[in-house]
Amino acid sequence: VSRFKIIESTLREGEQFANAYFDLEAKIKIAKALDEFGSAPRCFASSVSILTGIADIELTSPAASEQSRKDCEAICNLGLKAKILTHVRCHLEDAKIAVETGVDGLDVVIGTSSYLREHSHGKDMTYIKNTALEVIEFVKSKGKEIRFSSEDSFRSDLVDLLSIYSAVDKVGVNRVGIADTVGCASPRQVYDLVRTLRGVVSCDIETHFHNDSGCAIANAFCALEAGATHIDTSVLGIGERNGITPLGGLMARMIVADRDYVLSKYNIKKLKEVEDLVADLVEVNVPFNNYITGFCAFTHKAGIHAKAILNNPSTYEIINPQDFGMSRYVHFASRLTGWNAIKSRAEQLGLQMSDSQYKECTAKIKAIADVRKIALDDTDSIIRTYHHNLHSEQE
Ligand code: HCA
Ligand code: CU
Repeated sequence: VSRFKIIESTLREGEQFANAYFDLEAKIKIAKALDEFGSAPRCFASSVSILTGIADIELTSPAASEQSRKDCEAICNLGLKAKILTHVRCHLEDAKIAVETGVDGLDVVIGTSSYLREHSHGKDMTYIKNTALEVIEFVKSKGKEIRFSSEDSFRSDLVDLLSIYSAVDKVGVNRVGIADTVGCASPRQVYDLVRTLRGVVSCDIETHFHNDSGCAIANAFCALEAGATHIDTSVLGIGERNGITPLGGLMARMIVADRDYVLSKYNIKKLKEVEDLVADLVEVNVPFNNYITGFCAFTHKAGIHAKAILNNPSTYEIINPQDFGMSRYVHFASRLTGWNAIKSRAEQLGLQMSDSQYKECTAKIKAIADVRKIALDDTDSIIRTYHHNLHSEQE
């Protein structure tokens, strides 16, 4: 599970997000940010070289438009550590344009489900297989890496799929891809298909999951459990409709599974920066409940939680916020608070009291919070006033 690689598709799938318009300057910013994210900090890297975690950055097809082609060339010329791939239809004409841009490899795709064969491109499986073989041979002859993927894999015929994957594997494709284009697959279906495919091909297996029914991260994890090697992601999950497996969400899942590997491969302290950059460019807010970077991702509120967290953060935190350069927050301005949280806040404010005084002060806060919503400032001033009155009583 842990030896996974990422194909970062913010600059391809992400461009299919409703709000995305990336000019070259924006694309360069994103590509550079992803390249940094994909390079483990020196202290974790081996002594010989800096490891690169994000294997590939995937770009929109240069056949999509003239500017897309120019942008693709410009990004290839940046000299990034990450490999640059472009995503094209499984057509010889597109492949010819793509190999001239300077990319390291091509991700080719064609629809294999009956929905897409009948209502989209209208080709049968024999045609698809022959075209795939022709494109693969051509791309390899140009010395480029190639991945072959079937679109809408989970609504395709299993026999068709395995037959085409095994044919492309035999001619030396670098990776095959499975795509849940419509977001219909469940983790168990993913596990079964990837496991079956693992027994049929010897090349790497890439997977791509849309999030229409909320399974994009779980499906990615199941794919890895079943032997997939690569996961497609985009920053904040942006993509067609409601998007795909988010980079940050996958990091959350994987750091729980294998922290050392994640820290050795990715510069995860950059996650927030990459997300803020993309959120800004596509004019959305980072969701409140976002993995790791959502504003309340490490906020603890109930008194029982706060007490335990203050004793030992592992009690209610599976991810250490500091790994991502984030910080934990103990929420104390509510009726659910407890005296340990108030004590900790009072200490932050430099106010010392006895335990029974903290308890009494907490009772006052809870009583007020029972009749109205209280803000942090309110709570602070209740604590200060309580503390002040203790002293004036003494005088
Ligand atoms: C799309 C194409 C794709 C391709 C995935 C892949 C999908 O429909 O826009 O190349 O593996 O979801 O099928 O993004
Ligand atoms: Cu997609």
